[in-house]
Amino acid sequence: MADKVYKDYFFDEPAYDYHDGGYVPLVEPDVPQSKLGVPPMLKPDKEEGNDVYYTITAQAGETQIMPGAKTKTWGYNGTLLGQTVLYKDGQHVHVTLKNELPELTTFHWHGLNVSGPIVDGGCHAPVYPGETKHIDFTVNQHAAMTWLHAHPCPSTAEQVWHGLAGVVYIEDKHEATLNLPRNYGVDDIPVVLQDRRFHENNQWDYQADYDPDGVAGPTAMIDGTVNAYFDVTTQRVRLRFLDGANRREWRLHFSDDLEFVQIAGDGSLLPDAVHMTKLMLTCAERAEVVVDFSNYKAGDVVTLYTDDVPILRFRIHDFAKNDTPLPEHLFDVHAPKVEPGTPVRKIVMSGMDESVAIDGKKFAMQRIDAEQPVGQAQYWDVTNSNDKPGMVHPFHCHGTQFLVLSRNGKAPYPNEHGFKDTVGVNPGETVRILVRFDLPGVYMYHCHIIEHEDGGMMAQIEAYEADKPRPKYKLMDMDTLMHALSEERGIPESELWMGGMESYAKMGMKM
Ligand SMILES: [Cu+2]
Repeated sequence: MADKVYKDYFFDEPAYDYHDGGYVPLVEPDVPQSKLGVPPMLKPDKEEGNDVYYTITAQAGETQIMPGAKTKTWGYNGTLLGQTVLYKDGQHVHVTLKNELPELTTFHWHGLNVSGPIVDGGCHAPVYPGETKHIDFTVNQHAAMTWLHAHPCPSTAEQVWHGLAGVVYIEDKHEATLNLPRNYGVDDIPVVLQDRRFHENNQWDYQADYDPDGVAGPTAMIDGTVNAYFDVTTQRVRLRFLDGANRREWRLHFSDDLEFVQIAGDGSLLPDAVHMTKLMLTCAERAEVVVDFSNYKAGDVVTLYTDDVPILRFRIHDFAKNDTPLPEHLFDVHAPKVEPGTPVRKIVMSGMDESVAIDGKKFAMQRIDAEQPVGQAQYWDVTNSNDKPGMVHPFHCHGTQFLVLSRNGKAPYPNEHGFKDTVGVNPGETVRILVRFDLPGVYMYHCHIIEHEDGGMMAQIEAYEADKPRPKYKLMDMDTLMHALSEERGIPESELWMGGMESYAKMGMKM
């Protein structure tokens, strides 16, 4: 048995999303249970030695989510969400990006250690409708679950709401040596946590649901499935959770207060397994847990809840006994060294609603807000200046996996000792992280409540090679994007609507 079992959510309870005036409570849907829609693995176009080739197509379609009318949705290589992409550490990856949507999009690799601003797929890398682009990169990171989502400014939130989010597994040699479940779809499943509001005829209406502090809906949608169940056929199941919601926090726990073990966070395994009964995720965070169903028998049902709402049911079937011990030590973290005299970077996330900003400024695509030499590790002190009770802002940086060192000078939470790319910062708190960029480029950093990032709580940093001339990066600008969107949507620029644009307009600013 574990020495210590954690039984709380770690974050500040007064800042939980359910205290917010605009909070949309989840309601258990009155629809029949459906089998969890575990996404299929995406097949490579070809593999040649160390090179693998994939095609990712962003497309529009219709998906049967609720009984009755199908819902108009967007997805990658499918009509909703994505097929699971598999990358292996050291592999050279070639990806063809196709946009079959009616408007421009970008393909952002959240959590991948790839160069910005183009390969990374942030707002500077639009792929226009009907267009095909190619990227390639070498995978250089630890085993983890990362993800792919749209990131065009300022309609990231709306496009993710339409369904543009997919799961990306990274494998490496070390993880493969550990006694952990990894039979995809059987005892190793991605669990994408989202929520939606189904309007008339089962359609989504982002504009109608718009809230500058984040859009939410009353219906939980797990891997694109409403009222989902999963058939358990093994004693242990590895669940790879992703908070893929625009705004919602998930406070996960099982029926019978079933204990589980967290083995990984956003960007790596945890150094040591963390035994727990409760797990909170803020937007874009991931957590991998192993659940042991040995105390249950065929016919039993174990329920996963967020707060007090059931979101996923595990139907237990006969399984072979497997009591081989799971590893308690999983991973050695090698923290990069900080040279004496290296300045501490200070980043302040401030405001709520339309007034959100970083360091007092709203995002501007053509402005580089900070710079840092490639290969040099620096401390970043990331502050959430919201008054208490306030809200938790999940801070995310592109193109790197960082370490969380402290929260207001105290130890980080027990389950954030591995590499991460997103960290929830409580109101009035300063989280110190250790950041190093391995590749030169321009990288965005922002709150991952997606309406906050669209609303301007975002900035960008250039990582440069100290001994080389600086490359000139081609950065996107709002006039070009607005012009393109106006043509694609067939409406004048003055009548374009996007959530993020509302935030700028209400502050009397142009994007
Ligand atoms: Cu935020």
